[in-house]
Amino acid sequence: MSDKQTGDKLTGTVNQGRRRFLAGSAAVGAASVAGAAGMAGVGALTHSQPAKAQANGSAANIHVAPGELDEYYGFWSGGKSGEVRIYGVPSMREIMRIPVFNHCSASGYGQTNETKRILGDSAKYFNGDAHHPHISYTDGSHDGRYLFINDKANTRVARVRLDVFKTDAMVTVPNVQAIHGLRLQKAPRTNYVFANAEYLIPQPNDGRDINDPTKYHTMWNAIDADTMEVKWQVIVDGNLDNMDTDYTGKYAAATCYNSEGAVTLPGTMRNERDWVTVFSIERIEQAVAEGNYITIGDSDVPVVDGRKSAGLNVTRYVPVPKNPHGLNTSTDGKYFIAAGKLSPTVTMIEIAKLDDLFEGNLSDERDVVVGEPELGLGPLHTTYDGRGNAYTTLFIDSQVVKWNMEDAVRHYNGEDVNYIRQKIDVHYQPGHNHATLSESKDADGKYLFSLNKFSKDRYLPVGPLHPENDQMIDISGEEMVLLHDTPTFAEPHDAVIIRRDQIQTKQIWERNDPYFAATVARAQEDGVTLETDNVVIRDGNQVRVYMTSVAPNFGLTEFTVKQGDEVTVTITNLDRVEDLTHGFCVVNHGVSMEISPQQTSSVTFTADRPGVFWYYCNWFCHALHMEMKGRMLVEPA
Ligand code: K7E
Ligand code: CUA
Ligand code: CA
Repeated sequence: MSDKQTGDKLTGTVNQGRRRFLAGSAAVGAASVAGAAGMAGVGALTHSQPAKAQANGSAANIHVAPGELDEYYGFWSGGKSGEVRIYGVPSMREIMRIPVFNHCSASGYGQTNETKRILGDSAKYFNGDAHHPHISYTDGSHDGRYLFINDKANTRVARVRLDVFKTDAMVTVPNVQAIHGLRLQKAPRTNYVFANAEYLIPQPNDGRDINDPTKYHTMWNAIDADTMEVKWQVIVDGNLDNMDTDYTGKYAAATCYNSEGAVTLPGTMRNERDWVTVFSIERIEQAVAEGNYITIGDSDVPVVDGRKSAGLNVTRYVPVPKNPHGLNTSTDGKYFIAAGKLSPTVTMIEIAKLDDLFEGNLSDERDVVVGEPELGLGPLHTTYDGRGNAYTTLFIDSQVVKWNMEDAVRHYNGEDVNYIRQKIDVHYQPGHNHATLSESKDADGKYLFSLNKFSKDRYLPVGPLHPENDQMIDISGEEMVLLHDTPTFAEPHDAVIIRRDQIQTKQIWERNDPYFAATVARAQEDGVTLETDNVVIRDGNQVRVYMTSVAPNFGLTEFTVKQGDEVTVTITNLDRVEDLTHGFCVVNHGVSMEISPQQTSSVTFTADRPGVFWYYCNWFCHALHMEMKGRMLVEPA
């Protein structure tokens, strides 16, 4: 029924009329419950797929009853909203949001001294563009320690601690612009975070070569996952879009849509073929160890030349059809699979052949290609069920196609086999997709999410700006079945879903947590014991206010400063009760922060006007929460 022909013209626009017509005619063909509306090809979308889900009982399985817990944690990137969102899967209840590249009114992320230290020089930016969240590994399985994510907008990589669900480290990658594809070393453990810089810029980018695009280059970057320092960079031919790593820790591969090295859209479409760039991690490490690198500008990060012309044999460029996009490693560890985007194909690279490629035992780079199945229009990203099937999003066809990898290889070898298993309509136009545990060797093939870029008519209208639409599909059986729609706001690109037992969280903070260790050290310099003292310390025009909080009281119900003072308020929440978070908000000063049980938080601001300014607790904590407040008395200068 949904295995329709894919002969439409290549078009990037959403054709809502076409989708409605297809939905209508499908209903007519099937059971004709839509009646005249279906025959006329107009009217509301039919609900044939959810109806089927109910019929076979799948829809009942995704109802997680009140008070019950989900089976999986889902981590969604927040796109240009800059955050990470946590969903319970399969209920798709949003459990938490983690501010990463954005600032947060509720928690004070981006404003407190603890989070400003994490953001460093980039604390001045209020935006980010978070695309690719990935969870750390030990031996190809998720170990639940960290989540890493890129910021395309401001060229950053961030790390989120999964014991407290807080961003704890960030680095701005030097010498490059726009970190896009990001992946982690999967084995033996995540020692490196690898990051693609997408855009070409002059090297060094100091204004001298702005009019000479032949001098523009970009780099592949390795960040130490434990220290979050950039370890080395590799200059490449062309650009870098998405990437993935293998399951041995030896290789990574990235798509390049701009082998032309162009700086205009028509220019990036000129070549019939672009390539997948393959990186040999050990050969790059060896080049660095042997001093075979340069440094650029005032950065001291080793830069290895991975261009073909340099002849260092640290990279290989495998030709693939023009302008590829997603690159996803199959969970059996066998293939790098690159999605064609402008070609209806995906290209399967056999990872076991890469040693031979680098050792010069193959006559042609294309010899590592073992399959190139034709799937439909606009293939963007692929995910896996751990049973030999792959699922690729088709942006232009607005479908997810299920196909069998070994059959695709046999077809490439000339056998007459059909590798396509099923195509299912999604609503509308998917980018990434992701199946449960599908970035690890533990892929369990239960739920697949199609992250669709447009929701059109799926929800109550909210004006010109629409939400996106993430659809949950049951892939546990032979046939894919659509289970559930979830609206999401601008713009989750990608997701990663792991079992709930793979994450161990803390219920309350430990007093020696590194998250606020620098604030504790500062207090010790002032001779202050945070757990007991409520004091005000004047140091020139800097005033440091230390207080405790125990529901429903702040340790100080008033403090006095002078107009023009730089005031730092440090609060330690002495409550040990799970879920008993306090807040600190100063009226008319733009100051607000979270202080969770046993946490210390601090914020610095200027008392710029004389008068009385109330501060209050803005996280509901007690029956007398409204009464938890105090006065800042500002004496005129
Ligand atoms: Cu939008 Cu992964 Cu940045 Cu594809 S990426 S759709
Ligand atoms: Cu403390 Cu509300
Ligand atoms: Ca191209």
